[in-house]
Amino acid sequence: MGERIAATVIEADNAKRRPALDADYAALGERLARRGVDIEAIRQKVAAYGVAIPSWGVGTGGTRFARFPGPGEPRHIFDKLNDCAVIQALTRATPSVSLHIPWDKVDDLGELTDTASTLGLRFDAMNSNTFQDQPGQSHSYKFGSLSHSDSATRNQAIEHNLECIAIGKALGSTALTVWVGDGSNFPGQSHFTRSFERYLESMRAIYADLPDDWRVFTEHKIFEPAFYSTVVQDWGTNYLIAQELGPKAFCLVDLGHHAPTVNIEMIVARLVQFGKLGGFHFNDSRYGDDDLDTGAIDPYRLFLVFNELVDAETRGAKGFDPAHMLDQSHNVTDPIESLMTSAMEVQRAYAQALIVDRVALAAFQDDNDALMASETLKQAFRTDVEPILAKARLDAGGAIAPVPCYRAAGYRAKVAAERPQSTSLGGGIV
Ligand SMILES: [Mn+2]
Repeated sequence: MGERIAATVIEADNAKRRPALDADYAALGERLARRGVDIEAIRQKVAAYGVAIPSWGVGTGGTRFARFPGPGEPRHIFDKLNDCAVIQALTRATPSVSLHIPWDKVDDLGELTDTASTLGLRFDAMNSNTFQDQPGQSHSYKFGSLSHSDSATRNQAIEHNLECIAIGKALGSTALTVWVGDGSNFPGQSHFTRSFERYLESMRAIYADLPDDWRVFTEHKIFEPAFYSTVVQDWGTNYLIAQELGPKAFCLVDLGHHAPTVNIEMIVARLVQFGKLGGFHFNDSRYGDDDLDTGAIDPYRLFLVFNELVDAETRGAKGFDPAHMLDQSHNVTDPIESLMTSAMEVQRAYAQALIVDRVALAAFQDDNDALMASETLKQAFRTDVEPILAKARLDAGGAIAPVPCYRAAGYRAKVAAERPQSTSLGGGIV
């Protein structure tokens, strides 16, 4: 695994940082013990946690205006898997990869599974793509896909999703994520009810093809590429879809797909309560679907989302098993560095949520002690849990400090010499 980063580089960097880490870990252990928290129990949970890497995330993203390709960008899924293996080798927090079809389509699926298994990676949820036209495609998605007014276009989009399921079955995936760009740019352009009914009918056909041990995740998004209305615009519509389809259908929450002031952690709580939280696309945003690095803008919100997840985990909420994936676009950074940092931010939010004093919190809530309830959350959020994350990485063979270690290993320069610059890589905002 991660043979592109020499073990000697990781060992040398870790040896340099080890004494400080040991001291910091011991000090944090003492602090947490005073609060009745066992640091080892937290470390074990953090070590067992994994977030999936989106295959498209390792390429440089772009905006509506331009894309500035970086050196050594992956040319195809095999290069992407190598980059994902580097992220996993250093962070030990990203054991799986989520594929996007047809961007990651290959002739030989056996070669794909062999490569992944050699690199120590698994395949997470499959992602279909009916938001752009592919070369040679019979029907255009310009005016929609699963909700299109033309049945031949809808059928083509359904068939594509069935193909994604078939590919996923061969790769050992057990979930399909469906996000459509369907919507309208003008009031009156499409009939809200009829287009949603067509969407549901198409999703029922996809659902019918889902293997027994699979789940389907539908992803809502308030706007873009449609700027007046989208067919699956918010969590309410998403919940209706999951209810209409059946027990294998769940809602996926992409943190960037809401209006700026929406209380996302509360949406998470509602979906957990009614057994329909399917999973996450983690990213961060300030204005809309900015696809910025997870935790880059508002780490407290990320923590509050994880506070709900740990609450659900702690009380054994029925059917609670959300899938976790990053979904972001890297425009100004090395994507590998961004994905490593983001995976660690997700882990950090998880660790901080794990040390919340839930007994005290419940008592403050029952007593209507607003200030102390808030302080109970803040106490956990203000705790620097980095030694726990670093120790979990070190114990698993990863790097105490993944980014400096990655830079020291010179991976980007090595692949830049091998990979000619690509201009047609699928990527961007999904
Ligand atoms: Mn997404």
